[in-house]
Amino acid sequence: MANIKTLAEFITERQHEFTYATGELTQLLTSFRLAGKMVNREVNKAGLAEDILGAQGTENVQGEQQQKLDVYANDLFIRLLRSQGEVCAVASEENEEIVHFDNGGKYVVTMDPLDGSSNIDVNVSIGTIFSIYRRISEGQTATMEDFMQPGNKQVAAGYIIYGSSTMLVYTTGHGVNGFTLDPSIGTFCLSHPNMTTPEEGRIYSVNEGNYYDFSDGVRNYIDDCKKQKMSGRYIGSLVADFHRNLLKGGIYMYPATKKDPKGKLRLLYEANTLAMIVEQAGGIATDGKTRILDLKPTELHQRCPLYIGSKGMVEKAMKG
Ligand code: P6P
Repeated sequence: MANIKTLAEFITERQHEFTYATGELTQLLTSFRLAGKMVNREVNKAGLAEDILGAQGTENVQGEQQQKLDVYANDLFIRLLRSQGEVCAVASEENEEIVHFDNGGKYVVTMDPLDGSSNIDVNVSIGTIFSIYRRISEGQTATMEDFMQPGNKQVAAGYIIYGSSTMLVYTTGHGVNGFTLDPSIGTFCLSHPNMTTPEEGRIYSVNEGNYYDFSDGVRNYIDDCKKQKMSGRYIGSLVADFHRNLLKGGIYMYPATKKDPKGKLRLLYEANTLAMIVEQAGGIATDGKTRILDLKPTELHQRCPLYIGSKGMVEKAMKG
């Protein structure tokens, strides 16, 4: 039996790669490791637990119906991050304003605690997306400027996918590694060391219901995928589509539409996070014109068009 390496062992072993003092990365990632297991437990019984299944009856800042599991996951991540002491504030898809801890911590976190949550009730994979930035402000309280850093300033980026198995995938800028949760021992174990994405692929992921809303360039690219008899795969859950394409090669697109002229996805806690991961795996991510990681944010919840995945496919899609 190959020797098992746990996420905790891996982080400790690679701590020296983390730009800042030792021990901090372990602390930072521990929250996501622990919360990931706890959210996984609730996701796996969502169909059974009346108190978790279904809508909460409230709306989040996006005006989207909050699923009870959204709220549970958001509260849990915030609680664990607050207790760690390293994080000074969090920007979450579920909170209109910055959630301040006022503890002088050196980092801030952006996150989508449970992306794709409308899929919970139909048993489709969902995910947590998170990024970690070093603060640029001083003192006890973080500022908006800490969150307005371009994605190329991320010190770590990761996601947890709650699917047929639960995986945590992350990077600190030294490659991408994937860990699968072994439920029998409640531990994330290294299952996908040094993940890389193929330069080309034969999977395109886009909501073709918006086809007549897309630009001519996007429509031409989709038509070309069909002419090449590529596979259209669109789960409607970003983390699941992204993860499959990362492993097999492919492109995920959420272009601008008439309804969403800036696209639908969020720069701070969806596009930036996955852009760092895909670049570390050899892929690319743009908004159709500019590298995602070079975009200068101006608002917490700002949207951006997203073209992400295999380098050759994204470059071709940009030519339109
Ligand atoms: P549409 C889920 O709401 C999400 O943010 C992503 O997970 C997913 O890829 C996308 O939106 C689906 O959006 O408009 O195609 O239903």
